[in-house]
Amino acid sequence: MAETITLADIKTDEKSWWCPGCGDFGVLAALQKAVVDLQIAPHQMVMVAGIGCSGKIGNYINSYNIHVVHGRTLPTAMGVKLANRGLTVLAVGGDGDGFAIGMGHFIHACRRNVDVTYLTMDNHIYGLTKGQNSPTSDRGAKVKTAPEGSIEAPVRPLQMALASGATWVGQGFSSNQAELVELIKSAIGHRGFSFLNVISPCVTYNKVNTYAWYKEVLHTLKADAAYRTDDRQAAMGRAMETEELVTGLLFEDRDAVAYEDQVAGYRDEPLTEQSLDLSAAEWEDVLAELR
Ligand SMILES: Cc1ncc(C[n+]2csc(CCOP(=O)(O)OP(=O)(O)O)c2C)c(N)n1
Ligand code: SF4
Ligand SMILES: [Mg+2]
Repeated sequence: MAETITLADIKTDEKSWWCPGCGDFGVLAALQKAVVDLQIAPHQMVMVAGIGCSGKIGNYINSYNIHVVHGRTLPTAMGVKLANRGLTVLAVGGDGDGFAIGMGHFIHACRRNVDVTYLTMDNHIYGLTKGQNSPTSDRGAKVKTAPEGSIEAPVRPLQMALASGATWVGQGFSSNQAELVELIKSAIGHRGFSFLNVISPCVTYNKVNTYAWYKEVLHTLKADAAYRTDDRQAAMGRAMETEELVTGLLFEDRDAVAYEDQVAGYRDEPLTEQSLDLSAAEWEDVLAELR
C-alpha cells in the first residue's frame, strides 16, 4: 500500500446491500472521506458495527470490522480501545441498536469517557426488520407497528448524551456532506467519548421523515455565529428548543480526561504491546500473594 492513504485503500469490493437512495450511502461516503483526510491506515482502525441496515457499513470500509450482537457495539468498542489504545475505534449502528436494546450501554459509555467515537445512523425506524417504529420515531408517526400513529414520546439522543456526561456531542445529516465530514473528523479527533448522531433517511419504510421534510426543518448551528460549543447547558437548551432538528457540533469539553488516562497502573503503551514476561521481582510478588 502506498504511504499516502487514498479512497481506494479505504473502499472494499463488496456490493452494497442498501436500497437505492438510502441515507446510509451518504454516511459511508462522508466516513470514507474523513478517514482519508485524517490519513488513518486500515490496520489502525476498528469498526464495531451493530445489527441493522446501518451495521452493514462495516463491510464497505477497509479496516478491522466486528459485526456484533444487536445493541452491543459500545462495550465491545470500549474493550478494543482499552486493549489497544493505539487504534482509532468507532462504534456504528442504528437508532434501534443504540437507543432501544443498547440504551444502557449508551448512557454508561457517555459517563465513562473512553476514547471511542459512536456514530449512529438515525432513520427513526427499524429498517432491517422492515419498518417497525424505533425509540426515535416521532409521536404520531404512522408506521407498520403504529398504523394510527405512534403514541409514545421519542427518545432524544442528543439530550440523553448531554445529560449522561458525554464530552463531545454533535449531529449531522447524511445529505450535508461537507458538514458531516468535518463533524466526523472532529469526533474522531476528540480525546474521549464522542457521540455523533447522523440523520440518515430510510427511503423504503419511513415515509414521514423524508429528505424533503428534513431539508425543510433542519437548521445548522454554523448559521449561528454566537453559538458556543463549550457550554453544556446551552447545548441542552438548543437541543430542547429545536426538538433536535439541528446539525453541527453542540458541545465539546476539551479539558475532559479520557477513562484510559485515569486508570492507575495503565501504562502508556497499548496493552497489546506490553511484555508478558515477569521480572524475578514481579514473579516473587505474585507468589507472595498466593502464599
Ligand atoms: C437480540 C436481538 N433482538 C432483536 C433482533 C432483531 N433486529 C435486528 S435489526 C433490529 C433493529 C434495526 O433497527 P436499527 O438499529 O434502527 O437499524 P436500521 O436497520 O434502521 O439501520 C432488530 C430489532 C436481533 N437481531 N437481535
Ligand atoms: S430499508 Fe431503509 S435503512 Fe434499510 S437499506 Fe433500505 S432505505 Fe436503507
Ligand atoms: Mg434505524
